[in-house]
Amino acid sequence: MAYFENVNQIKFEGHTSTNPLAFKYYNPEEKIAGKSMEELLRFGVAYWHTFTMDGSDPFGSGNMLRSWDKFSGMDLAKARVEAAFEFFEKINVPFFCFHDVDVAPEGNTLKETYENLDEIVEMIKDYMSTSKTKLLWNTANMFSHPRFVHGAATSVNADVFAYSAAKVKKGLEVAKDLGSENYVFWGGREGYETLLNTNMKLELDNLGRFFHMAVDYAKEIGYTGQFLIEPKPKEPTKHQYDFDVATGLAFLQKYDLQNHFKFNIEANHATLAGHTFEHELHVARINGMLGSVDANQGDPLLGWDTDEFPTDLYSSTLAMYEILKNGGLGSGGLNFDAKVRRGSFEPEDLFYAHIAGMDSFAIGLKVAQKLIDDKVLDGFIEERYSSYTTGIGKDIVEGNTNFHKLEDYALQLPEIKNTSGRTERLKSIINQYLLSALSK
Ligand code: XLS
Ligand code: NI
Ligand code: NI
Repeated sequence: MAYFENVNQIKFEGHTSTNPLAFKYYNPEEKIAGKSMEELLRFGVAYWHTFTMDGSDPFGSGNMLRSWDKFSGMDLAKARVEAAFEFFEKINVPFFCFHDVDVAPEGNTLKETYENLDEIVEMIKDYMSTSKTKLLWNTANMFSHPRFVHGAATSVNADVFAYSAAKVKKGLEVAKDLGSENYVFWGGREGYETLLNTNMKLELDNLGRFFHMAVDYAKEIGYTGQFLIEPKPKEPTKHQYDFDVATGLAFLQKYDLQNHFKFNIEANHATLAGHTFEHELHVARINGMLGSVDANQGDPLLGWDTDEFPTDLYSSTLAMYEILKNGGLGSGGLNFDAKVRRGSFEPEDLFYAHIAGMDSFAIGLKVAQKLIDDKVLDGFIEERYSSYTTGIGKDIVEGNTNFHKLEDYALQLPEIKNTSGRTERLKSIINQYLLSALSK
């Protein structure tokens, strides 16, 4: 059965196309610095936003028109798998991502939940055997069910810790079975509401213990995918422990986990933390910790995770700049952790939204590569720090000085001269690059 019968395979038609169901900039085969756009961008569809969620929000019930919603229970789960693989093929993505509860309903017991999941995972595996779409990552949802009210691995309740361990154990088995390239940990309820009732030290120590057990179990079963932590500062919990990349990195270093994890960076989580998307990518990159990306965008007027499809070209350009500087994303990719707006409730909107996101990152990729080729920022930054390549600066960088020598040097300095950082000039150059890429 076809779930998207009004849509054919989406193809690249170029920037003059007026066909709403065509890529204008994303040409999977086009080579950028020797690699295809498909290989460089590694797009993924988020199962939850596209096939499971129904548009409901705290003020209104589900309103998305989905042909699979005539089913329920396991039949619904199976219909979603069929719809998902039809969608993956038509939108032509190499990857998808899911939480355990997105693909299969929870049973009355953990055992029943496992049985449901096993049945659907078998079905997914079957579809994957003839599809080009692979699993970028899977994860365990440890935030929706009421049992996670006080957290999962950081719960006050040891039974919940054990239950969470069982879920991740199963998730790692699924990851191995489906050849998942990564396994994600997003701790939506790993945090606290008030210190009045919280033992933060114990919670963090437990989280460290939990991650070590996950590392051990992956090793035991021979699962070699990359572990990823997805930082987010708040929502649903007030203070989330994996606040941002820097906080997550300090945690990993303290618990000696830094060699087993990288970060999955979500644009909207970066802005919730008071950072730009490129800041988070940059901090991860310079620490060798950039693993994967949840590509979306927030709304500067709203203070929560709106998970919009990314259409801001300035942001996609600066993000792709970091990703290219990182030498790509390795086993990671660009997962659209994004949902169509409640008003965009027709099935075609799912295609329009993904096309918008894929085209935006394709443009970002092209412009970023050009900025790198022309050494626009590199050249400027190199010059800006040139005082560290000779004389006293060289001594500082090479560790050949101390406070005595620096004081002697400072005492005989004539007037100190600084030069402009040229922020506005650089921004106008980026605009020029953006506009010239678009007119080609
Ligand atoms: C929520 C997160 C979530 C993770 C996976 O804000 O983005 O969707 O990506 O659990
Ligand atoms: Ni996410
Ligand atoms: Ni999010």
